[in-house]
Amino acid sequence: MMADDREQKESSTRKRVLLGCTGSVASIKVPRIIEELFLRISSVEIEIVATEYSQKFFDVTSLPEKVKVHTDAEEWQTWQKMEDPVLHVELRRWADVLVIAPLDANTLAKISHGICDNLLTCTVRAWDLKKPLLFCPAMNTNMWEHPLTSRQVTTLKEFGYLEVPCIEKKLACGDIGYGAMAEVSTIVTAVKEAIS
Ligand code: PCO
Repeated sequence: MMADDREQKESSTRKRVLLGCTGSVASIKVPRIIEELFLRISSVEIEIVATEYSQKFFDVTSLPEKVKVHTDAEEWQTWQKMEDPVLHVELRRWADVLVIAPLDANTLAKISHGICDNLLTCTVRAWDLKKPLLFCPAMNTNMWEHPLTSRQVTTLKEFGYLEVPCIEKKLACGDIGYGAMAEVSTIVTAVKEAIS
């Protein structure tokens, strides 16, 4: 096989999932999302972009060693001078799909308006729209039902991003209603479909 063919084959079979997680309590499910991605997608590679507050909900050191975790601090450690790699651009080049699970109300508001003030929102802003971007909203029911939310979700869908809709259940705070992140299995099925 010629080198060019090999390269083409590699890029058509490889599955590199970039998982963005944000400051919703649903980030407690990040380890389970990773576990199920490894179980259900053969030879998948996974890297994470974890916002500062997402790290309140899971222990980044408990994840499998092969999962690289990127945080805001790293963006500024890797760039010191011209010609140094720009991390959010490197991540966009590396990934075949970006899945933001959970997408909290704050990050939803930011990315629907183009704000890029941390590693995850910069990665979204620099995203290649030819590659799939999935988002899995998770927030309190009153936040979900606020008219801003549907406007912002519609904006993301207009960009071509794929929504994995939230579900109705008893939330972490005791409220019952919509706003819970989709089930892990639903999210993994959506990722699988997006990269197949
Ligand atoms: C805050 N927000 C939430 C976020 C959405 N909740 C969920 C579920 C989890 C447990 O099954 C936390 C994953 O409830 O996605 O609760 C205030 S209520």
